Amino acid sequence: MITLLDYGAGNVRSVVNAIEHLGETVRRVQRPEDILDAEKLVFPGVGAFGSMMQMLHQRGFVTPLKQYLAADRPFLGICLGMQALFAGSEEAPGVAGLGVLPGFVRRFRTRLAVPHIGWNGIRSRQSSPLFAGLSGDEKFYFVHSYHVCPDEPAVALTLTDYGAPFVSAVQRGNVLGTQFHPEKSGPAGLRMLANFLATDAGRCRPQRTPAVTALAKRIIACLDVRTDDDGQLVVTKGDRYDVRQDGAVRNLGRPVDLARNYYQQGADEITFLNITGFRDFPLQDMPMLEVLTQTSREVFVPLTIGGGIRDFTDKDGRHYSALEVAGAYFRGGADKVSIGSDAVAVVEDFLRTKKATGKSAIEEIARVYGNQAVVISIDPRRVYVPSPDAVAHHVIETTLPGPRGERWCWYQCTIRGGREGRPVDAVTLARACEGLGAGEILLNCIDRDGTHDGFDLELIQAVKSAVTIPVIASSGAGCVEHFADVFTGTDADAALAAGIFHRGEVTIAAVKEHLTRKVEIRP
Ligand code: 1PR
Repeated sequence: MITLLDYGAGNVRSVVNAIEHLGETVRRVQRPEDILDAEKLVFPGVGAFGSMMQMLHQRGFVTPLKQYLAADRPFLGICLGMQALFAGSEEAPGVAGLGVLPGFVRRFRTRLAVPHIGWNGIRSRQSSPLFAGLSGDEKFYFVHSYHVCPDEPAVALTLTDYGAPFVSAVQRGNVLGTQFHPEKSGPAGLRMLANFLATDAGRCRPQRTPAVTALAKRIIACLDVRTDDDGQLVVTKGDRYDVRQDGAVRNLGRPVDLARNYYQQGADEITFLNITGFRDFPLQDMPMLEVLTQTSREVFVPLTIGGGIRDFTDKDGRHYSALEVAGAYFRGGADKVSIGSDAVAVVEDFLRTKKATGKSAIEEIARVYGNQAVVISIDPRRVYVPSPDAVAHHVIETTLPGPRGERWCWYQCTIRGGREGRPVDAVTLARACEGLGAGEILLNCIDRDGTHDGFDLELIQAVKSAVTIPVIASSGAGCVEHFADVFTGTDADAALAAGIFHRGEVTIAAVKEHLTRKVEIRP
Protein backbone atom coordinates (compact mmCIF):
# COMPACT_ATOMS: atom_id res chain seq x y z
CA MET A 1 0.00 0.00 0.00
CA ILE A 2 1.34 3.40 -1.04
CA THR A 3 0.21 6.56 0.66
CA LEU A 4 -0.25 9.54 -1.60
CA LEU A 5 0.03 13.03 -0.21
CA ASP A 6 -2.62 14.91 -2.18
CA TYR A 7 -3.40 18.30 -0.69
CA GLY A 8 -6.17 18.93 -3.21
CA ALA A 9 -4.40 21.35 -5.55
CA GLY A 10 -5.01 19.60 -8.81
CA ASN A 11 -4.50 16.60 -10.95
CA VAL A 12 -2.59 13.75 -9.31
CA ARG A 13 -4.38 11.17 -11.41
CA SER A 14 -1.32 10.32 -13.50
CA VAL A 15 0.66 9.38 -10.41
CA VAL A 16 -2.20 7.24 -9.10
CA ASN A 17 -2.60 5.60 -12.52
CA ALA A 18 1.11 4.80 -12.75
CA ILE A 19 1.28 3.30 -9.25
CA GLU A 20 -1.88 1.24 -9.82
CA HIS A 21 -0.53 0.10 -13.18
CA LEU A 22 2.46 -1.27 -11.25
CA GLY A 23 0.08 -3.36 -9.14
CA GLU A 24 0.08 -1.32 -5.94
CA THR A 25 -2.92 0.15 -4.16
CA VAL A 26 -2.98 3.82 -3.34
CA ARG A 27 -4.41 5.38 -0.23
CA ARG A 28 -4.76 9.16 -0.15
CA VAL A 29 -3.88 11.13 2.96
CA GLN A 30 -7.15 12.34 4.50
CA ARG A 31 -5.99 13.28 7.99
CA PRO A 32 -2.58 14.32 9.37
CA GLU A 33 -2.27 10.93 11.17
CA ASP A 34 -2.35 9.12 7.83
CA ILE A 35 1.12 10.50 7.08
CA LEU A 36 2.68 8.85 10.11
CA ASP A 37 0.83 5.60 9.32
CA ALA A 38 2.32 5.42 5.80
CA GLU A 39 4.63 2.60 4.80
CA LYS A 40 5.83 4.59 1.81
CA LEU A 41 4.83 8.13 1.03
CA VAL A 42 4.66 9.67 -2.46
CA PHE A 43 4.27 13.43 -2.67
CA PRO A 44 3.50 14.76 -6.18
CA GLY A 45 3.58 18.52 -5.73
CA VAL A 46 1.11 20.41 -7.90
CA GLY A 47 0.69 24.15 -8.48
CA ALA A 48 3.04 26.77 -7.06
CA PHE A 49 5.41 26.66 -4.08
CA GLY A 50 3.58 29.27 -1.97
CA SER A 51 0.11 27.79 -2.34
CA MET A 52 1.47 24.29 -1.76
CA MET A 53 2.99 25.29 1.60
CA GLN A 54 -0.15 27.21 2.54
CA MET A 55 -2.34 24.17 1.87
CA LEU A 56 0.01 21.84 3.74
CA HIS A 57 -0.25 24.17 6.77
CA GLN A 58 -4.03 24.57 6.49
CA ARG A 59 -4.54 20.82 6.47
CA GLY A 60 -2.19 20.23 9.40
CA PHE A 61 0.22 18.16 7.29
CA VAL A 62 3.48 20.05 7.97
CA THR A 63 4.27 18.69 11.46
CA PRO A 64 3.63 14.99 10.69
CA LEU A 65 5.47 15.34 7.39
CA LYS A 66 8.55 16.75 9.12
CA GLN A 67 8.37 13.93 11.71
CA TYR A 68 8.06 11.33 8.96
CA LEU A 69 11.05 12.76 7.08
CA ALA A 70 13.16 13.21 10.23
CA ALA A 71 12.67 9.50 10.94
CA ASP A 72 14.16 8.75 7.48
CA ARG A 73 11.11 6.82 6.34
CA PRO A 74 10.56 6.01 2.63
CA PHE A 75 9.55 9.14 0.73
CA LEU A 76 9.44 10.12 -2.93
CA GLY A 77 8.80 13.76 -3.75
CA ILE A 78 8.00 14.55 -7.37
CA CYS A 79 8.64 18.00 -8.90
CA LEU A 80 7.26 20.51 -6.35
CA GLY A 81 7.07 17.62 -3.88
CA MET A 82 10.88 17.48 -4.02
CA GLN A 83 11.26 21.26 -3.91
CA ALA A 84 9.18 21.32 -0.69
CA LEU A 85 12.05 19.54 1.12
CA PHE A 86 14.20 22.69 0.95
CA ALA A 87 14.22 25.90 3.00
CA GLY A 88 12.28 28.01 0.52
CA SER A 89 11.88 29.06 -3.08
CA GLU A 90 12.35 32.18 -5.17
CA GLU A 91 8.86 31.42 -6.43
CA ALA A 92 7.39 32.40 -3.05
CA PRO A 93 9.71 34.83 -1.21
CA GLY A 94 9.23 34.69 2.56
CA VAL A 95 7.41 31.34 2.53
CA ALA A 96 9.30 28.63 4.44
CA GLY A 97 9.61 25.17 2.93
CA LEU A 98 9.91 22.03 5.06
CA GLY A 99 13.64 22.71 5.55
CA VAL A 100 14.50 19.02 5.69
CA LEU A 101 17.38 19.44 3.23
CA PRO A 102 19.61 22.53 3.38
CA GLY A 103 19.40 24.69 0.29
CA PHE A 104 17.01 26.80 -1.72
CA VAL A 105 14.91 26.57 -4.90
CA ARG A 106 15.87 29.04 -7.64
CA ARG A 107 14.51 30.06 -11.00
CA PHE A 108 16.48 29.07 -14.12
CA ARG A 109 18.87 31.79 -15.19
CA THR A 110 19.45 30.90 -18.82
CA ARG A 111 18.91 32.26 -22.27
CA LEU A 112 17.05 29.08 -23.13
CA ALA A 113 13.26 28.96 -22.97
CA VAL A 114 11.81 28.73 -19.46
CA PRO A 115 9.96 26.55 -18.44
CA HIS A 116 12.30 23.70 -19.27
CA ILE A 117 9.81 21.33 -20.93
CA GLY A 118 10.42 17.95 -22.46
CA TRP A 119 12.58 14.87 -22.29
CA ASN A 120 16.09 15.29 -20.91
CA GLY A 121 18.70 12.89 -19.56
CA ILE A 122 20.19 12.37 -16.10
CA ARG A 123 23.79 11.98 -14.89
CA SER A 124 23.97 9.88 -11.74
CA ARG A 125 26.17 11.11 -8.87
CA GLN A 126 25.71 8.22 -6.44
CA SER A 127 24.11 4.81 -6.21
CA SER A 128 20.41 4.53 -5.45
CA PRO A 129 17.61 1.98 -5.30
CA LEU A 130 15.88 4.05 -8.01
CA PHE A 131 18.45 3.04 -10.63
CA ALA A 132 17.90 -0.73 -10.79
CA GLY A 133 17.49 -1.78 -14.43
CA LEU A 134 18.44 1.62 -15.90
CA SER A 135 21.28 1.91 -18.41
CA GLY A 136 21.90 5.64 -17.93
CA ASP A 137 20.86 6.56 -21.49
CA GLU A 138 17.19 7.08 -20.60
CA LYS A 139 15.42 10.40 -20.79
CA PHE A 140 12.73 11.64 -18.40
CA TYR A 141 9.94 14.18 -18.75
CA PHE A 142 10.54 17.59 -17.18
CA VAL A 143 8.31 20.62 -16.92
CA HIS A 144 9.48 23.34 -14.51
CA SER A 145 10.84 26.87 -14.18
CA TYR A 146 12.56 26.42 -10.78
CA HIS A 147 15.18 23.92 -9.66
CA VAL A 148 16.72 22.96 -6.32
CA CYS A 149 20.16 24.21 -5.23
CA PRO A 150 21.21 21.98 -2.30
CA ASP A 151 23.88 23.35 0.08
CA GLU A 152 25.23 19.82 0.58
CA PRO A 153 26.52 18.44 -2.74
CA ALA A 154 26.19 14.94 -1.27
CA VAL A 155 22.38 15.02 -1.57
CA ALA A 156 22.53 15.43 -5.36
CA LEU A 157 21.42 12.12 -6.85
CA THR A 158 21.40 13.22 -10.50
CA LEU A 159 22.38 16.23 -12.57
CA THR A 160 20.77 17.39 -15.81
CA ASP A 161 22.03 20.03 -18.23
CA TYR A 162 19.87 22.88 -19.42
CA GLY A 163 22.12 25.83 -20.26
CA ALA A 164 24.05 24.84 -17.11
CA PRO A 165 23.92 21.74 -14.91
CA PHE A 166 21.21 21.60 -12.25
CA VAL A 167 20.28 19.01 -9.61
CA SER A 168 17.46 16.92 -11.07
CA ALA A 169 17.06 14.36 -8.26
CA VAL A 170 18.05 14.20 -4.60
CA GLN A 171 18.63 11.43 -2.09
CA ARG A 172 19.39 11.37 1.60
CA GLY A 173 18.85 8.02 3.26
CA ASN A 174 15.33 6.92 2.34
CA VAL A 175 14.22 10.41 1.36
CA LEU A 176 14.20 10.73 -2.43
CA GLY A 177 13.01 13.38 -4.84
CA THR A 178 12.92 13.87 -8.59
CA GLN A 179 12.42 17.10 -10.51
CA PHE A 180 11.21 15.10 -13.50
CA HIS A 181 7.93 13.19 -13.62
CA PRO A 182 8.50 9.42 -13.51
CA GLU A 183 4.76 8.92 -14.02
CA LYS A 184 4.99 10.68 -17.40
CA SER A 185 8.35 9.26 -18.45
CA GLY A 186 7.30 6.09 -20.25
CA PRO A 187 8.86 2.73 -19.41
CA ALA A 188 11.98 4.29 -17.81
CA GLY A 189 9.84 6.35 -15.45
CA LEU A 190 7.68 3.36 -14.55
CA ARG A 191 10.83 1.39 -13.86
CA MET A 192 12.00 4.08 -11.47
CA LEU A 193 8.64 4.14 -9.70
CA ALA A 194 8.64 0.35 -9.48
CA ASN A 195 12.10 0.54 -7.90
CA PHE A 196 10.72 2.89 -5.26
CA LEU A 197 7.77 0.60 -4.60
CA ALA A 198 9.94 -2.53 -4.35
CA THR A 199 10.74 -3.70 -0.85
CA ASP A 200 14.10 -5.23 -1.65
CA ALA A 201 15.68 -2.82 -4.17
CA GLY A 202 19.44 -2.68 -3.65
CA ARG A 203 21.46 0.41 -4.45
CA CYS A 204 23.25 0.59 -7.79
CA ARG A 205 24.34 3.06 -10.44
CA PRO A 206 23.34 3.00 -14.11
CA GLN A 207 26.04 1.45 -16.33
CA ARG A 208 26.64 4.69 -18.20
CA THR A 209 26.77 8.35 -17.23
CA PRO A 210 26.49 10.78 -20.15
CA ALA A 211 29.10 13.58 -20.15
CA VAL A 212 26.32 16.05 -20.80
CA THR A 213 22.56 15.65 -21.20
CA ALA A 214 20.38 17.29 -23.85
CA LEU A 215 16.72 18.01 -24.40
CA ALA A 216 15.24 15.70 -27.02
CA LYS A 217 13.24 16.71 -30.06
CA ARG A 218 9.81 15.14 -29.56
CA ILE A 219 7.80 12.93 -31.90
CA ILE A 220 4.07 13.32 -31.37
CA ALA A 221 1.18 11.25 -32.66
CA CYS A 222 -2.01 13.22 -33.25
CA LEU A 223 -5.46 11.66 -33.18
CA ASP A 224 -8.26 13.74 -34.72
CA VAL A 225 -11.38 12.37 -33.09
CA ARG A 226 -15.04 12.77 -34.03
CA THR A 227 -18.23 10.76 -34.20
CA ASP A 228 -18.77 9.02 -37.49
CA ASP A 229 -22.12 8.84 -39.27
CA ASP A 230 -23.14 5.89 -37.02
CA GLY A 231 -22.44 7.85 -33.85
CA GLN A 232 -19.20 5.97 -33.01
CA LEU A 233 -16.22 7.93 -31.75
CA VAL A 234 -13.43 7.28 -34.28
CA VAL A 235 -10.01 8.53 -35.21
CA THR A 236 -10.32 10.20 -38.57
CA LYS A 237 -7.95 12.06 -40.83
CA GLY A 238 -8.43 14.87 -43.26
CA ASP A 239 -6.91 15.68 -46.57
CA ARG A 240 -6.42 19.42 -46.26
CA TYR A 241 -8.97 19.17 -43.42
CA ASP A 242 -11.61 17.32 -45.45
CA VAL A 243 -12.26 14.16 -43.43
CA ARG A 244 -14.84 12.63 -45.76
CA GLN A 245 -14.10 10.16 -48.50
CA ASP A 246 -16.87 9.06 -50.85
CA GLY A 247 -19.28 10.91 -48.58
CA ALA A 248 -18.39 9.06 -45.37
CA VAL A 249 -16.13 10.08 -42.47
CA ARG A 250 -12.82 8.19 -42.75
CA ASN A 251 -12.53 5.73 -39.88
CA LEU A 252 -8.92 4.90 -39.04
CA GLY A 253 -9.43 3.16 -35.73
CA ARG A 254 -10.44 3.49 -32.11
CA PRO A 255 -8.88 6.34 -30.14
CA VAL A 256 -7.70 4.43 -27.06
CA ASP A 257 -6.32 1.50 -29.11
CA LEU A 258 -4.32 3.79 -31.38
CA ALA A 259 -3.00 5.87 -28.47
CA ARG A 260 -1.83 2.71 -26.68
CA ASN A 261 -0.16 1.49 -29.85
CA TYR A 262 1.73 4.78 -30.34
CA TYR A 263 2.83 4.79 -26.70
CA GLN A 264 4.23 1.29 -27.15
CA GLN A 265 6.02 2.38 -30.32
CA GLY A 266 7.78 5.18 -28.42
CA ALA A 267 5.67 8.31 -29.01
CA ASP A 268 6.91 11.11 -26.78
CA GLU A 269 3.47 12.61 -26.49
CA ILE A 270 -0.08 11.95 -27.65
CA THR A 271 -2.47 14.67 -28.81
CA PHE A 272 -6.23 14.22 -29.15
CA LEU A 273 -8.15 16.83 -31.11
CA ASN A 274 -11.92 16.81 -30.92
CA ILE A 275 -12.32 18.20 -34.39
CA THR A 276 -16.01 18.98 -34.02
CA GLY A 277 -15.48 20.69 -30.68
CA PHE A 278 -16.37 24.04 -32.15
CA ARG A 279 -19.92 22.75 -32.68
CA ASP A 280 -20.60 20.45 -29.76
CA PHE A 281 -20.85 21.35 -26.15
CA PRO A 282 -17.64 19.91 -24.81
CA LEU A 283 -18.72 19.03 -21.26
CA GLN A 284 -21.56 16.98 -22.65
CA ASP A 285 -19.10 15.32 -24.96
CA MET A 286 -18.50 12.64 -22.37
CA PRO A 287 -17.04 10.04 -24.75
CA MET A 288 -14.05 12.34 -25.26
CA LEU A 289 -13.49 12.56 -21.51
CA GLU A 290 -13.87 8.80 -21.31
CA VAL A 291 -11.25 8.37 -24.05
CA LEU A 292 -8.88 10.49 -22.03
CA THR A 293 -9.58 8.71 -18.75
CA GLN A 294 -9.02 5.31 -20.31
CA THR A 295 -5.90 6.41 -22.17
CA SER A 296 -4.30 7.91 -19.08
CA ARG A 297 -4.56 4.54 -17.33
CA GLU A 298 -2.35 2.91 -19.94
CA VAL A 299 -0.27 5.64 -21.54
CA PHE A 300 2.49 7.18 -19.44
CA VAL A 301 3.64 10.10 -21.56
CA PRO A 302 2.12 13.60 -21.67
CA LEU A 303 -1.40 13.84 -23.10
CA THR A 304 -2.80 16.94 -24.79
CA ILE A 305 -6.44 17.47 -25.61
CA GLY A 306 -7.90 20.11 -27.89
CA GLY A 307 -11.15 21.05 -29.56
CA GLY A 308 -13.91 23.01 -27.89
CA ILE A 309 -11.84 24.62 -25.14
CA ARG A 310 -13.84 27.84 -24.83
CA ASP A 311 -16.60 29.54 -22.86
CA PHE A 312 -20.02 28.08 -23.46
CA THR A 313 -23.61 28.84 -22.48
CA ASP A 314 -25.93 25.86 -22.68
CA LYS A 315 -29.54 25.90 -23.78
CA ASP A 316 -30.71 26.48 -20.18
CA GLY A 317 -28.57 29.59 -19.91
CA ARG A 318 -25.93 28.00 -17.64
CA HIS A 319 -22.51 29.49 -18.41
CA TYR A 320 -19.41 27.30 -18.44
CA SER A 321 -16.03 29.00 -18.63
CA ALA A 322 -13.18 27.69 -20.76
CA LEU A 323 -11.39 27.17 -17.43
CA GLU A 324 -14.13 24.78 -16.29
CA VAL A 325 -13.97 22.88 -19.58
CA ALA A 326 -10.19 22.63 -19.30
CA GLY A 327 -10.48 21.61 -15.64
CA ALA A 328 -12.69 18.65 -16.59
CA TYR A 329 -10.04 17.50 -19.06
CA PHE A 330 -7.17 17.93 -16.58
CA ARG A 331 -9.07 15.87 -14.01
CA GLY A 332 -9.67 13.32 -16.76
CA GLY A 333 -5.90 12.89 -17.20
CA ALA A 334 -4.81 15.61 -19.66
CA ASP A 335 -1.50 17.36 -19.06
CA LYS A 336 -2.16 20.17 -21.53
CA VAL A 337 -5.13 21.61 -23.37
CA SER A 338 -4.94 23.04 -26.85
CA ILE A 339 -6.97 26.07 -27.85
CA GLY A 340 -7.72 26.75 -31.53
CA SER A 341 -10.59 28.98 -32.64
CA ASP A 342 -10.92 30.76 -29.32
CA ALA A 343 -7.25 31.84 -29.42
CA VAL A 344 -7.89 33.62 -32.73
CA ALA A 345 -10.85 35.49 -31.24
CA VAL A 346 -8.80 36.45 -28.17
CA VAL A 347 -5.93 37.76 -30.30
CA GLU A 348 -8.25 39.68 -32.62
CA ASP A 349 -9.68 41.45 -29.54
CA PHE A 350 -6.22 42.02 -28.14
CA LEU A 351 -4.96 43.54 -31.41
CA ARG A 352 -8.02 45.79 -31.57
CA THR A 353 -7.93 47.03 -27.96
CA LYS A 354 -4.17 46.67 -27.36
CA LYS A 355 -5.13 45.45 -23.88
CA ALA A 356 -5.05 42.05 -22.21
CA THR A 357 -8.19 41.55 -20.14
CA GLY A 358 -6.70 38.90 -17.87
CA LYS A 359 -9.93 36.99 -18.45
CA SER A 360 -9.29 35.20 -21.71
CA ALA A 361 -9.18 31.40 -21.75
CA ILE A 362 -5.43 31.53 -22.41
CA GLU A 363 -4.74 33.77 -19.43
CA GLU A 364 -7.11 32.03 -17.01
CA ILE A 365 -5.99 28.50 -17.77
CA ALA A 366 -2.31 29.52 -17.67
CA ARG A 367 -2.83 31.25 -14.32
CA VAL A 368 -4.47 28.23 -12.70
CA TYR A 369 -2.67 25.31 -14.37
CA GLY A 370 0.59 26.97 -15.48
CA ASN A 371 1.79 28.24 -18.88
CA GLN A 372 3.05 24.81 -19.87
CA ALA A 373 -0.54 23.52 -19.76
CA VAL A 374 -1.75 25.86 -22.53
CA VAL A 375 -1.04 24.94 -26.16
CA ILE A 376 -2.27 27.09 -29.04
CA SER A 377 -3.30 25.13 -32.11
CA ILE A 378 -2.99 27.29 -35.24
CA ASP A 379 -4.64 26.29 -38.52
CA PRO A 380 -3.08 28.59 -41.11
CA ARG A 381 -3.42 28.67 -44.87
CA ARG A 382 -0.88 30.21 -47.25
CA VAL A 383 -2.03 33.37 -49.07
CA TYR A 384 0.19 34.64 -51.92
CA VAL A 385 0.73 38.37 -52.40
CA PRO A 386 2.54 40.26 -55.15
CA SER A 387 4.84 42.23 -52.81
CA PRO A 388 5.93 42.27 -49.16
CA ASP A 389 3.93 45.42 -48.42
CA ALA A 390 0.73 44.32 -50.17
CA VAL A 391 -0.96 43.47 -46.84
CA ALA A 392 -0.54 44.57 -43.22
CA HIS A 393 0.42 41.06 -42.13
CA HIS A 394 3.68 39.26 -41.49
CA VAL A 395 4.79 38.43 -45.05
CA ILE A 396 7.64 36.09 -45.90
CA GLU A 397 9.64 35.55 -49.08
CA THR A 398 8.99 32.04 -50.32
CA THR A 399 10.97 29.60 -52.41
CA LEU A 400 7.66 28.05 -53.56
CA PRO A 401 6.17 30.68 -55.90
CA GLY A 402 2.40 31.09 -56.16
CA PRO A 403 0.17 30.39 -59.20
CA ARG A 404 1.04 33.76 -60.73
CA GLY A 405 4.70 33.48 -59.86
CA GLU A 406 4.25 35.43 -56.58
CA ARG A 407 7.36 35.28 -54.41
CA TRP A 408 5.66 36.47 -51.23
CA CYS A 409 3.04 35.02 -48.94
CA TRP A 410 1.48 35.30 -45.51
CA TYR A 411 -0.22 32.64 -43.42
CA GLN A 412 -3.83 33.36 -42.65
CA CYS A 413 -5.27 31.95 -39.42
CA THR A 414 -8.55 30.09 -39.74
CA ILE A 415 -11.19 28.99 -37.26
CA ARG A 416 -13.88 26.29 -37.18
CA GLY A 417 -11.62 23.62 -38.63
CA GLY A 418 -10.35 25.75 -41.51
CA ARG A 419 -13.83 26.82 -42.60
CA GLU A 420 -13.38 30.52 -41.93
CA GLY A 421 -10.32 32.71 -42.59
CA ARG A 422 -9.63 35.59 -40.19
CA PRO A 423 -7.65 38.80 -40.65
CA VAL A 424 -4.69 37.75 -38.53
CA ASP A 425 -1.50 35.95 -39.52
CA ALA A 426 0.09 32.94 -37.82
CA VAL A 427 3.27 34.77 -36.75
CA THR A 428 1.34 37.60 -35.09
CA LEU A 429 -1.03 35.12 -33.46
CA ALA A 430 1.77 33.01 -32.03
CA ARG A 431 3.59 36.03 -30.65
CA ALA A 432 0.45 37.47 -29.07
CA CYS A 433 -0.47 34.13 -27.51
CA GLU A 434 2.98 33.79 -25.99
CA GLY A 435 2.52 37.26 -24.47
CA LEU A 436 -0.84 36.19 -23.01
CA GLY A 437 0.72 33.17 -21.32
CA ALA A 438 0.57 30.25 -23.76
CA GLY A 439 3.31 27.69 -23.21
CA GLU A 440 3.53 26.03 -26.63
CA ILE A 441 2.41 26.37 -30.26
CA LEU A 442 0.96 23.47 -32.26
CA LEU A 443 1.51 24.72 -35.80
CA ASN A 444 -0.65 22.96 -38.39
CA CYS A 445 -0.75 23.88 -42.06
CA ILE A 446 -3.94 23.35 -44.06
CA ASP A 447 -2.08 23.35 -47.39
CA ARG A 448 0.06 20.40 -46.27
CA ASP A 449 -2.40 18.45 -44.08
CA GLY A 450 -2.65 14.84 -45.27
CA THR A 451 -0.62 15.50 -48.44
CA HIS A 452 2.58 13.52 -47.64
CA ASP A 453 4.51 16.49 -49.16
CA GLY A 454 6.53 17.20 -46.02
CA PHE A 455 6.28 19.97 -43.42
CA ASP A 456 6.06 23.61 -44.50
CA LEU A 457 9.53 24.58 -43.31
CA GLU A 458 9.09 28.25 -44.22
CA LEU A 459 5.99 28.58 -42.06
CA ILE A 460 7.59 26.72 -39.17
CA GLN A 461 10.77 28.77 -39.11
CA ALA A 462 8.84 32.05 -39.46
CA VAL A 463 6.78 31.22 -36.35
CA LYS A 464 9.62 29.65 -34.38
CA SER A 465 11.84 32.67 -34.83
CA ALA A 466 9.05 34.95 -33.54
CA VAL A 467 8.55 33.20 -30.17
CA THR A 468 10.64 31.68 -27.39
CA ILE A 469 8.12 28.95 -26.43
CA PRO A 470 8.33 25.48 -28.04
CA VAL A 471 6.81 25.03 -31.49
CA ILE A 472 5.39 21.70 -32.65
CA ALA A 473 5.65 21.31 -36.42
CA SER A 474 2.56 19.64 -37.88
CA SER A 475 1.00 18.64 -41.21
CA GLY A 476 2.38 16.96 -44.29
CA ALA A 477 4.72 14.24 -42.97
CA GLY A 478 4.95 11.52 -45.61
CA CYS A 479 8.15 9.59 -44.77
CA VAL A 480 10.87 9.37 -42.13
CA GLU A 481 13.11 11.79 -44.06
CA HIS A 482 10.57 14.57 -43.54
CA PHE A 483 11.21 14.44 -39.79
CA ALA A 484 14.95 14.86 -40.32
CA ASP A 485 14.19 17.76 -42.69
CA VAL A 486 12.07 19.60 -40.16
CA PHE A 487 14.62 19.23 -37.37
CA THR A 488 17.63 20.15 -39.48
CA GLY A 489 15.88 22.81 -41.58
CA THR A 490 14.09 24.62 -38.71
CA ASP A 491 14.35 25.07 -34.95
CA ALA A 492 11.10 23.19 -34.28
CA ASP A 493 11.04 21.50 -30.88
CA ALA A 494 8.73 18.66 -31.85
CA ALA A 495 7.18 17.13 -34.95
CA LEU A 496 3.66 15.79 -35.10
CA ALA A 497 2.06 13.49 -37.63
CA ALA A 498 -1.21 11.68 -38.03
CA GLY A 499 -2.06 10.01 -41.36
CA ILE A 500 1.17 8.09 -41.91
CA PHE A 501 0.98 6.63 -38.41
CA HIS A 502 -2.73 5.74 -38.57
CA ARG A 503 -2.36 4.01 -41.93
CA GLY A 504 0.70 2.11 -40.74
CA GLU A 505 2.82 3.57 -43.56
CA VAL A 506 5.51 4.65 -41.09
CA THR A 507 5.92 3.69 -37.43
CA ILE A 508 7.15 5.97 -34.71
CA ALA A 509 9.96 3.50 -34.07
CA ALA A 510 11.05 3.88 -37.72
CA VAL A 511 11.07 7.67 -37.39
CA LYS A 512 13.25 7.43 -34.31
CA GLU A 513 15.58 4.95 -35.92
CA HIS A 514 16.04 7.29 -38.87
CA LEU A 515 16.75 10.26 -36.56
CA THR A 516 19.26 8.40 -34.37
CA ARG A 517 22.67 10.09 -34.50
CA LYS A 518 21.26 12.93 -36.64
CA VAL A 519 19.03 14.58 -34.06
CA GLU A 520 18.78 14.36 -30.24
CA ILE A 521 15.82 12.10 -29.50
CA ARG A 522 14.48 9.98 -26.67
CA PRO A 523 15.70 6.46 -27.43
O1 1PR B 1 -11.08 25.36 -32.72
O2 1PR B 1 -10.42 25.08 -30.34
O3 1PR B 1 -12.39 23.84 -31.25
O4 1PR B 1 -10.08 23.26 -31.92
C1 1PR B 1 -10.34 22.41 -32.99
C2 1PR B 1 -9.10 21.64 -33.23
O5 1PR B 1 -9.40 20.64 -34.20
C3 1PR B 1 -7.97 22.48 -33.78
O6 1PR B 1 -6.78 22.10 -33.15
C4 1PR B 1 -7.92 22.12 -35.27
O7 1PR B 1 -6.58 22.06 -35.72
C5 1PR B 1 -8.51 20.72 -35.29
N1 1PR B 1 -9.31 20.47 -36.50
C6 1PR B 1 -10.51 21.00 -36.80
N2 1PR B 1 -10.94 20.48 -37.96
C7 1PR B 1 -10.03 19.64 -38.40
C8 1PR B 1 -10.10 18.84 -39.64
O8 1PR B 1 -9.17 18.12 -39.99
N3 1PR B 1 -11.21 18.95 -40.34
N4 1PR B 1 -7.89 18.89 -37.55
C9 1PR B 1 -8.99 19.62 -37.48
C10 1PR B 1 -6.69 19.38 -37.84
C11 1PR B 1 -4.90 18.37 -36.95
C12 1PR B 1 -3.60 18.28 -37.50
C13 1PR B 1 -3.24 17.00 -38.25
C14 1PR B 1 -1.93 17.34 -38.91
C15 1PR B 1 -1.12 16.15 -39.28
N5 1PR B 1 -5.87 18.31 -37.91
O9 1PR B 1 -2.82 18.36 -36.31
O10 1PR B 1 -3.21 16.00 -37.30
O11 1PR B 1 -2.23 18.16 -40.03
O12 1PR B 1 -1.74 15.45 -40.29
P1 1PR B 1 -0.87 14.63 -41.35
O13 1PR B 1 0.33 14.10 -40.63
O14 1PR B 1 -1.77 13.51 -41.76
O15 1PR B 1 -0.54 15.57 -42.44
P2 1PR B 1 -11.07 24.45 -31.58
